[in-house]
Amino acid sequence: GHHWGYGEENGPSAWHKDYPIAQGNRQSPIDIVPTEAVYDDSLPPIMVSYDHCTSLSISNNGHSVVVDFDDGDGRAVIKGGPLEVPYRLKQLHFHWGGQGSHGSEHTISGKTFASELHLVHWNAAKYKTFGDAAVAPDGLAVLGVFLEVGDEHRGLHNITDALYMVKFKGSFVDFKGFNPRCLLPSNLCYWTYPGSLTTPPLHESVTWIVLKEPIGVSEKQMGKFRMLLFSGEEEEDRKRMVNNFRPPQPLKGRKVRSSFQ
Ligand code: BO1
Ligand code: ZN
Repeated sequence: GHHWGYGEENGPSAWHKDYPIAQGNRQSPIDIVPTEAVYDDSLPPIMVSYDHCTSLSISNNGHSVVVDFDDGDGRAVIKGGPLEVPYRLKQLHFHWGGQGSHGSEHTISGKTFASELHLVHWNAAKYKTFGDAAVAPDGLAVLGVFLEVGDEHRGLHNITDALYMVKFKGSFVDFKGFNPRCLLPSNLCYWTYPGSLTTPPLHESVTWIVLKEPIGVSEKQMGKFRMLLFSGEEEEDRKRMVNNFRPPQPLKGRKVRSSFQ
């Protein structure tokens, strides 16, 4: 079939053919221009409550590497910031480039980063399932964290050391006892705006919370992400999983707010 992906034929510029919402009014990612963002002193700090977090598995879904979490009652949530209620952590995944400092989805005045971590949360106060939340305007909250090449990141080793086990699309292994709190920078200052999933189905259901402070990652660690494959074990031609990011989309009159001056 001609499924969506990041290639010449099926990449971001072709997604609108199967997913017309790609040209909608609140698409993500965006280029964040700090001087255009509005400081909102009524925005509370973002609260990350990941103490009772339970990671389950790590997998390669053919688009990214994903860590799934138990999203039952009383588990990991974020609250505060622009969010009216706590949102439960469902999964985390990354977007990255093939080399250098390309690979993030959001950009800051055109500046790109080597990778971007997405911690995907859903509004279980209002919706029964992740699937119901994923199509609702206030259904999801994604915390975005930039990865900047520099010193290696100790917390990220838990993930980069597991990547060889999920090299192929469709591979899936147990990944218990990982707490993603270790992937957050010390400063949780953020920009926030209303947006969408950055991959098909591109639902306009995401409150984006993008952290200002990046975390570090070594070139060696980035190299481990770039060893993953878009293709399955049985597939004839092997395609490296690189450049799995969507470029910035039109702002269309949206306001980006910042939690800091
Ligand atoms: S992202 O954070 O905007 N890049 C993003 C993009 C797509 C999804 C999640 C986050 N997709 C959804 C799938 C669901 C799946 C869910 C949780 O992720 O549409 O089928 O259950 O893994
Ligand atoms: Zn993502």
